[in-house]
Amino acid sequence: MTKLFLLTGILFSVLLGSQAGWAETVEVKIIKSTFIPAVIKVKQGDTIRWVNTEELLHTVTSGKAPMPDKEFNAAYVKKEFEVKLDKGGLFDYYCELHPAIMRGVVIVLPSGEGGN
Ligand SMILES: [Cu+2]
Repeated sequence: MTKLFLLTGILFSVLLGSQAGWAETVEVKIIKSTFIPAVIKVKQGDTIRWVNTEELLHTVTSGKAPMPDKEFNAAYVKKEFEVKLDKGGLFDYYCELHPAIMRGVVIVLPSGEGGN
């Protein structure tokens, strides 16, 4: 029941996200050393929150592994890390401890895109 509720909530915010003009928080979970979802699309001004669901330590480091570009970096994420990206573009990121397997992408759409 809780799971269904959560799923509905996520679905709702995804649908809403494609139309609404206000900023929101988009969550990426770290599960079994994987960023889920690996690719997210957000609007300019949105906040991205990475949540580490396991005991293993990870980093959320912007850049193409193994080259950090210093756009954002959270070392050894224990639980949560948030970042707000104010410019549009494509941001690669990875985990410095597991660069071969842990990679993700944030696509930031310029605000105003989508017809609002
Ligand atoms: Cu890692």
